[in-house]
Parts: sequence; structure tokens; C-alpha cells
Amino acid sequence: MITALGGGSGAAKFLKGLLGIISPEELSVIVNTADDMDIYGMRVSPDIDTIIYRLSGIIDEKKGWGVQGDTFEFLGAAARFGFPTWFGLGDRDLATHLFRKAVIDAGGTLSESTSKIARRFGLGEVRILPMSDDRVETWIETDAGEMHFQEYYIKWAMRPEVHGVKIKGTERASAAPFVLESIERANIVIICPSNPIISIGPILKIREVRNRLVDASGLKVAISPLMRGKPLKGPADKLMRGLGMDASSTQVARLYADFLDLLVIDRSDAGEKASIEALGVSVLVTDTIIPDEQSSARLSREILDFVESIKQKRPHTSH
Ligand code: FO1
Repeated sequence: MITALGGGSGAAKFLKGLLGIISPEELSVIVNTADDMDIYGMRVSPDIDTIIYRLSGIIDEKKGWGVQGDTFEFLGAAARFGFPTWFGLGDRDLATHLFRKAVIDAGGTLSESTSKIARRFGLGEVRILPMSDDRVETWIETDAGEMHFQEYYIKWAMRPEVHGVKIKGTERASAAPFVLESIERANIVIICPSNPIISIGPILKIREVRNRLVDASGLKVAISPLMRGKPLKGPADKLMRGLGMDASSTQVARLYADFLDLLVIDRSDAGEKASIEALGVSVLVTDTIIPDEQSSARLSREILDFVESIKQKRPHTSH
């Protein structure tokens, strides 16, 4: 069994390829929910929806989020009444948020709404788990003030200078049902090529999740989302630097070093191999850019083969 931890677009692309080489019942995915936002009275869970849309084959490929061919008529009409329109809610996407709201309003949890939505999109077999059913939100401290991550990312287009990142609510949050079990039972835990600060960071901030990762006996692998200090998409480098870190794959390894066995880095970062190994983390150097499903499946295959070779060398980590 494989358990993955991930955020939105990078994780979704990787997982689509992984599902090309393993069967869906073998996979559990623990998804960041700290990007979630309430808008028009609905709960939007961008990372969960991005994974569901990608795995079910309806993602808007160009944007990497939202539904392919979606229209924005509602948003246009909402503008007339002065509602905020910076958050691009498509008409088809809207139905997902309305359904989630209906489940939650009827007393259901985010976990329950997620598995119901996944089933409606034909994904009954992969276990898609929000990290927590408790409310956790990422807020960014900038020179333009403190704002929700979505505001910083979309409304402000990542322009303000970042001074800090607050993941609000993690002290009180507990792991959602099956999260801890899926980490414990996994032969391999994969940290997807997602932002280490605002996608993987919030999941690891839930104390019992991090503790379970440290204790779990499966082999723990992460894929660095950085190449020469830059992610393909999103603000990972800006946020890392804003927190006083260097934006590098070595820094990614440092953030996960207490539980990580293997870091997969891009060829362009091969020069960092020794500094990562010095942290006690093995390194696989390969092509981590995954423009299509085949390249993502190739990366997954390479990782699983490498993990096998590590397990043979280190029998105490195998099951
Ligand atoms: N990303 C954007 O860059 N602009 C948007 O207007 C936008 C709207 C949106 C609506 C629903 C949804 O599920 C995702 C959406 N995203 C949008 C993506 C999202 O903001 C981020 O990619 C993730 O939160 C980061 O993982």
C-alpha cells in the first residue's frame, strides 16, 4: 500500500502517473486543506478538487485547476452586485462546492463530503483523505498586511513581500479519519512534489500526523518541487525565502529530515546530492519535470524501483 501526502496541481499530476502503474485500491492520498476558503457561503477545497478533477480526467490542463471547458457566467453575474470576483469559480466547479456545502450543512464532515464527491467523479477506489476535518487556514504576512493564502496568491498575484506564514488552527486540529492508519499501514509514504511550506507544511503541522510519520515503518520518499531554486508553479521559493530559508532541494530535505529516507531531486540539482546525503537522506537524481502522464508514470516507476533497491540494502526498513 502507498500513502501520498500532497497539495494541488503538482501532487495531482504526479498521482495521475502513479495510478498508471499501481491499482487505485493500493493508494491513499492525504490532502492539504489549509488553502480552503469560504466564499459565497460555500467551502472551497482547492487541493482536494484539483486532485479529484485531475484523477477523473476533467481537469483544465492549461490552468492545472478547475474543470476543462468551464464557463464563468455566474462570476460575471455576481460582479453586477459587487460580489468579489477575483477568485475564479467556474460554473461547473460551483456544483462541487454547493454539494460539499450541502453535505456539511446536513451535519457531515469534510471527509464525508470528499469521499462522496470522489465517488460522483468515479473515484471510489482511491482513498482521498482531507488532512483534517478541523478548520486550518494558511495566512501570509506581507508588507501589504496579513492575508489568506488565496488572496496573496490570486488577488495580489504573489507581489507583496513575504515576512511570515501562519498556519492557523493546527494546534487544535486532529487528523481526519484513516489519515494516521494510512500512514502506519503504508509500505511507502510519498511526499508529492508540492510546496513544502503551504501544502505539505500544514499537514505536518498536525502533531499526530508528523509523529506517526516519524514512527511509521514504511519507507518515506519525497520529491523535491524545486529545480535550481524554483518551483514550476506557485510561490514555494518566495515563501521559503520570506521565512529566512534558502530555496533549495537541500532545504526541502532539512524540512523533512526527521522522517525522510529518500529525496528525489531533478538533474539540475545534482550538485546538491552530497549536502542532502549529509542529512542522512538518500538521493535519487532524475528528471522530475512531468509534463504528461507518461513522464509521471516513468518517474513513479523509477521511484518504486529505487525504493526496492534501498529496501534490499536496508532490510530493517522493509515489510
Ligand atoms: N488559481 C488561480 O490562480 N486563480 C483562480 O482564480 C483560482 C480559482 C480556483 C477555484 C477553485 C479551485 O479549486 C482552485 C482555484 N485556483 C485558482 C487554484 C488554487 O488557488 C491554487 O492552485 C491552490 O490553492 C494551490 O494549491
